[in-house]
Amino acid sequence: MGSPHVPGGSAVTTTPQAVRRASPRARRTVTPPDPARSLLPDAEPVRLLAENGTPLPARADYPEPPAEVLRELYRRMVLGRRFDTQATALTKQGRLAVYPSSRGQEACQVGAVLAVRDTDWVFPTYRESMALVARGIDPVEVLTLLRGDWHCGYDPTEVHTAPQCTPLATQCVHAAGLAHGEAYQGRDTVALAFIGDGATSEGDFHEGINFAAVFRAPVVFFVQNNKYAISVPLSRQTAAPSLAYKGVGYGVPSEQVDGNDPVAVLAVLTRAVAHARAGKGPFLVEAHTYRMEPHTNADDATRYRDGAEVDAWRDRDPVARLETYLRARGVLDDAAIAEITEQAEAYAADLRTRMNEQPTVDPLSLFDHVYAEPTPQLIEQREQVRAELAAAHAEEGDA
Ligand SMILES: Cc1ncc(C[n+]2csc(CCOP(=O)(O)OP(=O)(O)O)c2C)c(N)n1
Ligand SMILES: [Mg+2]
Repeated sequence: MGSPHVPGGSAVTTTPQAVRRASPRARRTVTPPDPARSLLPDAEPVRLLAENGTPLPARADYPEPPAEVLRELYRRMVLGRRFDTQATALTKQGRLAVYPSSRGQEACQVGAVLAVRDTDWVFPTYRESMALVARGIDPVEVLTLLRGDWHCGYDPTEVHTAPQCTPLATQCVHAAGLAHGEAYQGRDTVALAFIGDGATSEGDFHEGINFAAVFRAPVVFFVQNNKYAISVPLSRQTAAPSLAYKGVGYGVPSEQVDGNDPVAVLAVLTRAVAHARAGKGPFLVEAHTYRMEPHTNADDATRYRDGAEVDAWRDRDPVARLETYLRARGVLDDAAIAEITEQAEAYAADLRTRMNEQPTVDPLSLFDHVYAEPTPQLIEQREQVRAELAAAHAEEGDA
């Protein structure tokens, strides 16, 4: 949370307490909430590394993660970027139906999942393929949805990761429900819900964060503000000074972070997760970052943003920023970087080979897992498909 202050100085001069004093009816309410200002984020995003990779003054409220953790953060960011490039290439080869790249968002994707435990739950969107591979999920299983083979390639309960959500913001409600359920059963699980800037305009975001706040459910809502919702820029999404301000109305503390500063992202998320795990309720973090690629491979971003803007963000590359810093600190050298690059190439080669194998999918599996108990209609439809497939096979046999 840092120093609690209001951007623009005097913008908020009336406290909730003052409003209550003015109203005779409200005077009878006896439990004043915490002053609203304590919920507000810092006016400026938290930043621990300058854009050129030099360290900024240390902050007591956001201690820097240990060197070995930062080295692992770097390694996973390099692997994540290579995965992302490979997935984009697979769309061009017709091996992947669609891929929403998160190039440029590596600090957010990897920093966030490094801040949680394996037993915590992650609620990703379609944008988070990189986060999921950084969490250690098999990349082929991650890409199963985007290849159109199956609704989800991994077992969510095994990896504590919900299926990637395409209906915007629905994962916020799921995260709030799971976190509440876990706390109710006495476990200290935290739910990390990823969400985009555009999706914070959806009702489910507001319902999810409100529910989590009222029930003090341990959820970290992590907004990756990458400046666009497909072609809609942030300026058409909100009039608020920051998306992090959306927490205040729900009684949820929040913070802003430079989303291209990997050290700051990990530090801020670590604190947010600790807050939730300590039973203090949800926390909202907004990361300021940028989507370097089009929305997906099917989008033409040159129609709605200019090259100069993209170039400016290219100079804020999160991988290069961390590399510069870790080299200067002696945590990385040429040999270590060469080894990580080699690992990334091997990872991509293995992904290519396995994605080139034709998947075998039983069409009838489409009906599995729709409900815990299939409905009579579903059983009827399954039987219809089974009969049609059998007839088609018989015809093939006759031919
Ligand atoms: C409920 C709903 N409405 C609309 C869409 C169509 N849609 C898919 S992605 C997207 C933009 C979302 O932008 P943002 O939340 O900023 O996430 P980003 O894609 O930038 O990561 C929209 C409008 C959808 N998937 N679900
Ligand atoms: Mg966006």
